[in-house]
Amino acid sequence: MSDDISTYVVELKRDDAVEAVKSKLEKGEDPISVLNECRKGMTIVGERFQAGDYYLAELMLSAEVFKSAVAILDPHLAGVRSSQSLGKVMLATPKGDIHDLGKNIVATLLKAHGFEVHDLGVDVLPEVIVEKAREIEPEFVGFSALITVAFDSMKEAVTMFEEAGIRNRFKLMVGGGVTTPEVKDYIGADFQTVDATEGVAYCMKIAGGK
Ligand code: B12
Repeated sequence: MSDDISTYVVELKRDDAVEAVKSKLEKGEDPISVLNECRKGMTIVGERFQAGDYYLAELMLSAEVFKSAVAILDPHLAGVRSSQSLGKVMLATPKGDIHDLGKNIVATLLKAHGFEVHDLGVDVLPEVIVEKAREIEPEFVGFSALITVAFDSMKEAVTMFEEAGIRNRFKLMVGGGVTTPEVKDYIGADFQTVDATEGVAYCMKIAGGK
Protein backbone atom coordinates (compact mmCIF):
# COMPACT_ATOMS: atom_id res chain seq x y z
CA MET A 1 0.00 0.00 0.00
CA SER A 2 1.27 3.47 -0.88
CA ASP A 3 1.27 6.05 1.89
CA ASP A 4 0.35 9.03 -0.24
CA ILE A 5 -2.60 10.36 1.72
CA SER A 6 -3.42 13.15 -0.72
CA THR A 7 -3.96 10.57 -3.48
CA TYR A 8 -6.33 8.58 -1.28
CA VAL A 9 -8.29 11.75 -0.52
CA VAL A 10 -8.49 12.60 -4.22
CA GLU A 11 -9.46 9.03 -5.12
CA LEU A 12 -12.06 9.09 -2.30
CA LYS A 13 -10.56 6.01 -0.62
CA ARG A 14 -11.54 6.52 2.98
CA ASP A 15 -10.17 3.28 4.46
CA ASP A 16 -6.82 3.66 2.71
CA ALA A 17 -6.55 7.29 3.82
CA VAL A 18 -7.30 6.33 7.44
CA GLU A 19 -4.79 3.46 7.35
CA ALA A 20 -2.10 5.71 5.84
CA VAL A 21 -2.68 8.34 8.56
CA LYS A 22 -2.41 5.69 11.29
CA SER A 23 0.73 4.25 9.74
CA LYS A 24 2.43 7.65 9.50
CA LEU A 25 1.58 8.47 13.10
CA GLU A 26 2.92 5.10 14.21
CA LYS A 27 6.16 5.91 12.38
CA GLY A 28 6.37 9.10 14.40
CA GLU A 29 5.57 11.62 11.67
CA ASP A 30 4.56 15.11 12.74
CA PRO A 31 0.70 15.28 12.89
CA ILE A 32 0.77 18.75 11.32
CA SER A 33 2.65 17.53 8.25
CA VAL A 34 0.21 14.59 7.97
CA LEU A 35 -2.63 17.11 8.19
CA ASN A 36 -1.04 19.15 5.40
CA GLU A 37 -0.94 16.07 3.18
CA CYS A 38 -4.67 15.55 3.75
CA ARG A 39 -5.29 19.19 2.90
CA LYS A 40 -3.24 18.91 -0.28
CA GLY A 41 -5.71 16.24 -1.38
CA MET A 42 -8.62 18.63 -0.77
CA THR A 43 -6.90 21.32 -2.84
CA ILE A 44 -6.60 18.89 -5.75
CA VAL A 45 -10.26 17.88 -5.34
CA GLY A 46 -11.17 21.59 -5.51
CA GLU A 47 -9.16 22.04 -8.70
CA ARG A 48 -10.89 19.04 -10.29
CA PHE A 49 -14.28 20.41 -9.23
CA GLN A 50 -13.45 23.79 -10.75
CA ALA A 51 -12.31 22.12 -13.96
CA GLY A 52 -15.60 20.19 -14.13
CA ASP A 53 -13.90 16.81 -13.69
CA TYR A 54 -15.47 16.28 -10.25
CA TYR A 55 -19.08 17.02 -9.28
CA LEU A 56 -20.67 17.99 -5.98
CA ALA A 57 -20.96 14.29 -5.02
CA GLU A 58 -17.17 13.92 -5.18
CA LEU A 59 -16.73 17.16 -3.23
CA MET A 60 -18.99 15.80 -0.50
CA LEU A 61 -17.31 12.40 -0.43
CA SER A 62 -13.87 13.98 -0.23
CA ALA A 63 -15.04 15.94 2.82
CA GLU A 64 -16.08 12.65 4.47
CA VAL A 65 -12.68 11.08 3.70
CA PHE A 66 -10.96 14.18 5.10
CA LYS A 67 -13.10 14.13 8.26
CA SER A 68 -12.30 10.44 8.89
CA ALA A 69 -8.58 11.11 8.48
CA VAL A 70 -8.69 14.15 10.78
CA ALA A 71 -10.65 12.16 13.40
CA ILE A 72 -7.54 9.97 13.73
CA LEU A 73 -5.26 13.01 13.81
CA ASP A 74 -7.34 15.05 16.24
CA PRO A 75 -6.08 13.58 19.54
CA HIS A 76 -2.50 13.96 18.29
CA LEU A 77 -3.09 17.61 17.30
CA ALA A 78 -4.62 18.24 20.71
CA GLY A 79 -1.72 16.57 22.48
CA VAL A 80 -0.23 19.58 24.21
CA ARG A 81 -3.27 20.95 25.99
CA SER A 82 -2.34 23.68 28.43
CA SER A 83 -4.15 24.00 31.74
CA GLN A 84 -4.13 27.80 31.83
CA SER A 85 -6.29 29.78 29.38
CA LEU A 86 -4.38 32.15 27.13
CA GLY A 87 -7.59 33.94 26.20
CA LYS A 88 -10.89 33.51 24.42
CA VAL A 89 -11.20 32.98 20.68
CA MET A 90 -14.57 33.18 18.96
CA LEU A 91 -14.76 31.39 15.60
CA ALA A 92 -17.41 31.46 12.89
CA THR A 93 -17.96 30.58 9.27
CA PRO A 94 -20.04 33.56 8.12
CA LYS A 95 -23.44 33.72 6.45
CA GLY A 96 -23.64 32.04 3.05
CA ASP A 97 -20.76 29.65 3.72
CA ILE A 98 -21.12 26.15 5.17
CA HIS A 99 -17.49 24.96 4.89
CA ASP A 100 -16.15 24.04 8.30
CA LEU A 101 -13.30 21.53 7.98
CA GLY A 102 -10.61 24.21 8.25
CA LYS A 103 -12.39 26.05 11.07
CA ASN A 104 -12.64 22.84 13.08
CA ILE A 105 -8.90 22.27 12.70
CA VAL A 106 -8.11 25.80 13.87
CA ALA A 107 -10.40 25.22 16.85
CA THR A 108 -8.60 21.99 17.78
CA LEU A 109 -5.16 23.58 17.50
CA LEU A 110 -6.13 26.68 19.47
CA LYS A 111 -7.58 24.55 22.27
CA ALA A 112 -4.44 22.44 22.21
CA HIS A 113 -2.37 25.57 22.81
CA GLY A 114 -4.47 26.71 25.76
CA PHE A 115 -7.08 29.04 24.24
CA GLU A 116 -10.74 28.91 25.21
CA VAL A 117 -12.57 28.44 21.93
CA HIS A 118 -16.17 29.45 21.28
CA ASP A 119 -17.21 28.03 17.93
CA LEU A 120 -20.42 29.58 16.57
CA GLY A 121 -20.63 27.09 13.69
CA VAL A 122 -21.38 27.75 10.02
CA ASP A 123 -23.59 30.11 8.03
CA VAL A 124 -23.62 32.52 10.98
CA LEU A 125 -25.53 35.78 10.54
CA PRO A 126 -23.57 39.00 11.15
CA GLU A 127 -26.01 40.08 13.87
CA VAL A 128 -25.46 36.78 15.72
CA ILE A 129 -21.68 37.23 15.43
CA VAL A 130 -21.93 40.71 16.98
CA GLU A 131 -24.35 39.59 19.71
CA LYS A 132 -22.08 36.67 20.65
CA ALA A 133 -18.99 38.90 20.67
CA ARG A 134 -20.70 41.18 23.20
CA GLU A 135 -21.64 38.18 25.34
CA ILE A 136 -18.36 36.21 25.15
CA GLU A 137 -15.96 39.22 25.11
CA PRO A 138 -13.23 37.34 23.19
CA GLU A 139 -9.65 38.57 22.75
CA PHE A 140 -9.72 37.13 19.22
CA VAL A 141 -12.42 36.70 16.60
CA GLY A 142 -11.68 34.36 13.71
CA PHE A 143 -13.67 34.10 10.50
CA SER A 144 -13.26 31.09 8.24
CA ALA A 145 -14.22 31.72 4.61
CA LEU A 146 -14.09 29.32 1.69
CA ILE A 147 -16.41 30.96 -0.80
CA THR A 148 -16.38 34.47 -2.11
CA VAL A 149 -19.93 35.32 -0.96
CA ALA A 150 -18.60 35.11 2.58
CA PHE A 151 -16.49 38.23 2.00
CA ASP A 152 -19.50 40.52 2.10
CA SER A 153 -20.97 38.78 5.15
CA MET A 154 -17.68 39.29 6.99
CA LYS A 155 -17.55 42.94 5.94
CA GLU A 156 -21.13 43.35 7.15
CA ALA A 157 -20.20 41.87 10.53
CA VAL A 158 -17.19 44.21 10.80
CA THR A 159 -19.35 47.24 9.99
CA MET A 160 -21.74 46.11 12.74
CA PHE A 161 -18.80 45.71 15.16
CA GLU A 162 -17.80 49.29 14.37
CA GLU A 163 -21.33 50.63 14.78
CA ALA A 164 -21.59 48.84 18.13
CA GLY A 165 -18.27 50.43 19.17
CA ILE A 166 -16.62 47.06 19.90
CA ARG A 167 -14.32 46.56 16.89
CA ASN A 168 -11.20 47.55 18.87
CA ARG A 169 -11.85 45.14 21.72
CA PHE A 170 -10.36 42.12 19.90
CA LYS A 171 -8.00 41.11 17.13
CA LEU A 172 -9.82 39.97 14.02
CA MET A 173 -8.40 37.07 12.01
CA VAL A 174 -9.57 35.68 8.71
CA GLY A 175 -8.56 32.32 7.26
CA GLY A 176 -9.66 29.76 4.71
CA GLY A 177 -8.63 28.68 1.24
CA VAL A 178 -10.02 31.64 -0.72
CA THR A 179 -8.69 34.38 1.55
CA THR A 180 -5.79 36.66 0.61
CA PRO A 181 -4.19 39.82 2.06
CA GLU A 182 -6.60 41.77 -0.17
CA VAL A 183 -9.56 40.10 1.57
CA LYS A 184 -8.06 41.06 4.92
CA ASP A 185 -7.91 44.70 3.78
CA TYR A 186 -11.38 44.54 2.23
CA ILE A 187 -13.06 43.43 5.43
CA GLY A 188 -10.71 45.34 7.75
CA ALA A 189 -9.20 42.36 9.59
CA ASP A 190 -5.92 42.42 11.53
CA PHE A 191 -4.53 39.12 10.27
CA GLN A 192 -5.02 36.68 7.40
CA THR A 193 -3.72 33.19 6.74
CA VAL A 194 -4.40 29.95 4.87
CA ASP A 195 -2.49 27.98 7.49
CA ALA A 196 -4.03 27.12 10.87
CA THR A 197 -0.64 26.90 12.60
CA GLU A 198 0.15 30.49 11.55
CA GLY A 199 -3.16 31.56 13.10
CA VAL A 200 -2.22 29.87 16.36
CA ALA A 201 1.24 31.48 16.26
CA TYR A 202 -0.39 34.90 15.77
CA CYS A 203 -2.68 34.39 18.79
CA MET A 204 0.25 33.13 20.90
CA LYS A 205 2.30 36.20 19.95
CA ILE A 206 -0.50 38.64 20.80
CA ALA A 207 -1.32 36.75 23.99
CA GLY A 208 2.28 37.39 24.97
CA GLY A 209 3.49 33.82 24.58
CA LYS A 210 2.18 33.10 28.06
C1 B12 B 1 -14.76 20.06 0.92
C2 B12 B 1 -15.38 21.15 0.11
C3 B12 B 1 -16.77 21.29 0.18
C4 B12 B 1 -17.64 20.49 1.17
C5 B12 B 1 -17.51 21.16 2.56
C6 B12 B 1 -17.67 20.19 3.70
C7 B12 B 1 -17.39 20.86 5.03
N1 B12 B 1 -17.99 20.31 6.05
O1 B12 B 1 -16.67 21.83 5.17
C8 B12 B 1 -19.06 20.65 0.51
C9 B12 B 1 -19.30 19.50 -0.42
C10 B12 B 1 -20.23 20.76 1.49
C11 B12 B 1 -18.86 21.92 -0.32
C12 B12 B 1 -19.89 22.69 -0.78
C13 B12 B 1 -19.73 23.76 -1.66
N2 B12 B 1 -18.59 24.19 -2.21
CO1 B12 B 1 -16.86 23.58 -1.62
N3 B12 B 1 -15.15 22.94 -1.45
C14 B12 B 1 -14.58 22.01 -0.72
C15 B12 B 1 -13.05 21.92 -1.00
C16 B12 B 1 -12.81 20.75 -1.96
C17 B12 B 1 -12.15 21.73 0.19
C18 B12 B 1 -12.31 22.77 1.30
C19 B12 B 1 -11.62 22.26 2.54
O2 B12 B 1 -12.28 21.81 3.49
N4 B12 B 1 -10.28 22.25 2.55
C20 B12 B 1 -9.47 21.68 3.63
C21 B12 B 1 -9.36 22.69 4.78
C22 B12 B 1 -8.57 22.07 5.93
O3 B12 B 1 -8.65 23.81 4.28
P1 B12 B 1 -9.07 25.32 4.65
O4 B12 B 1 -10.54 25.43 4.83
O5 B12 B 1 -8.43 26.23 3.71
O6 B12 B 1 -8.48 25.51 6.11
C23 B12 B 1 -7.12 25.63 6.42
C24 B12 B 1 -6.60 27.07 6.43
O7 B12 B 1 -7.19 27.88 5.45
C25 B12 B 1 -6.85 27.52 7.83
N5 B12 B 1 -8.10 28.20 8.19
C26 B12 B 1 -9.35 27.96 7.76
N6 B12 B 1 -10.20 28.76 8.37
C27 B12 B 1 -9.51 29.53 9.24
C28 B12 B 1 -9.91 30.50 10.14
C29 B12 B 1 -8.96 31.14 10.93
C30 B12 B 1 -9.39 32.16 11.90
C31 B12 B 1 -7.58 30.79 10.79
C32 B12 B 1 -6.57 31.46 11.63
C33 B12 B 1 -7.18 29.81 9.88
C34 B12 B 1 -8.14 29.18 9.12
O8 B12 B 1 -6.77 26.35 8.61
C35 B12 B 1 -6.97 25.17 7.85
C36 B12 B 1 -5.77 24.24 8.05
O9 B12 B 1 -4.55 24.87 7.75
C37 B12 B 1 -12.78 23.32 -1.65
C38 B12 B 1 -11.54 23.40 -2.57
C39 B12 B 1 -10.39 24.21 -1.96
N7 B12 B 1 -9.36 24.38 -2.74
O10 B12 B 1 -10.45 24.70 -0.85
C40 B12 B 1 -14.12 23.59 -2.34
C41 B12 B 1 -14.58 25.07 -2.59
C42 B12 B 1 -14.27 25.92 -1.38
N8 B12 B 1 -16.03 24.93 -2.73
C43 B12 B 1 -16.49 25.67 -3.64
C44 B12 B 1 -17.87 25.73 -4.00
C45 B12 B 1 -18.21 26.57 -5.23
C46 B12 B 1 -18.85 25.06 -3.25
C47 B12 B 1 -20.36 25.08 -3.49
C48 B12 B 1 -20.97 26.46 -3.86
C49 B12 B 1 -20.69 24.02 -4.55
C50 B12 B 1 -22.15 23.96 -4.99
N9 B12 B 1 -22.33 24.15 -6.28
O11 B12 B 1 -23.03 23.77 -4.21
C51 B12 B 1 -20.89 24.59 -2.12
C52 B12 B 1 -21.01 25.79 -1.16
C53 B12 B 1 -22.05 25.66 -0.17
C54 B12 B 1 -21.97 26.87 0.77
N10 B12 B 1 -22.98 27.71 0.77
O12 B12 B 1 -21.00 27.04 1.50
C55 B12 B 1 -15.42 26.53 -4.31
C56 B12 B 1 -15.47 28.01 -3.87
C57 B12 B 1 -15.17 28.94 -5.01
C58 B12 B 1 -15.26 30.38 -4.61
N11 B12 B 1 -14.20 31.09 -4.91
O13 B12 B 1 -16.22 30.87 -4.07
C59 B12 B 1 -14.14 25.76 -3.97
C60 B12 B 1 -12.85 26.63 -3.82
C61 B12 B 1 -13.91 24.67 -5.06
C62 B12 B 1 -13.56 25.29 -6.41
N12 B12 B 1 -12.27 25.40 -6.72
O14 B12 B 1 -14.43 25.65 -7.16
N13 B12 B 1 -17.56 22.15 -0.55
